[in-house]
Amino acid sequence: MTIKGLSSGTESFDGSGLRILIVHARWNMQVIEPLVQGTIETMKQSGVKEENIVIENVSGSWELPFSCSRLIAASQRQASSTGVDLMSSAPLSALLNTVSPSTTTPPSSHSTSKRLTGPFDAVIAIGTLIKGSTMHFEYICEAVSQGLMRVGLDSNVPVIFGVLTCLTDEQALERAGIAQAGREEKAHNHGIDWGNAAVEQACKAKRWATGSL
Ligand code: RBF
Repeated sequence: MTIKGLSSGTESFDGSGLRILIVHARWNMQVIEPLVQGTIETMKQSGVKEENIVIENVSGSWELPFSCSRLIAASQRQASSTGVDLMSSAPLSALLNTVSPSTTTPPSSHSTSKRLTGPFDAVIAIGTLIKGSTMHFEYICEAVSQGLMRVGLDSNVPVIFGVLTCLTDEQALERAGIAQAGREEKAHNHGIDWGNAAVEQACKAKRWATGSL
């Protein structure tokens, strides 16, 4: 029994008009994969369309702040260019690589008409840092958390902190919702919280931008 965790708010949010970017690291993919899937499924339950979720991967968590920053800027450049969908033309298409979530059905061919091409409404940075025997963990955790905060404040785009900072493999598995032998408590996939936070922050940021409080 624990008192920790996120309470659901009183408001529900409609994600159907949102365009969301997920950038995930490839270190510790066994936990990254379910975290990304949990994030995607949750956002889809809030109405975010699959074709409006853009997924990019980078090598490690250290690369997350820079990559989020550049991808946000690219989406804003794309939005301000008139009449041309840069998403489908090189070299931007190589940068903004739309990937269909592997466990879901790919978007149908006519879905391209519904695909949003504007700036991202929120960005979710997903990584998993697991402490080793050197000081790397401490340096990377600190830099990545500071870096991601800075990206959000500098860009005015909500950045969701989807980075697990774990002392052990078991802690990482548990937070990715992977059940472990001998444990009675059901593991919780934190991707669910990140998906909900992204939709909420994106909707609120849009509302606040219009001066509506
Ligand atoms: N990246 C992660 O996302 N999670 C890790 O647990 C992780 N551990 C690392 C441990 C060491 C000793 C090193 C050198 C790198 C590690 N990285 C990890 C990769 C790091 O985020 C980055 O990709 C590389 O340092 C290249 O810039």
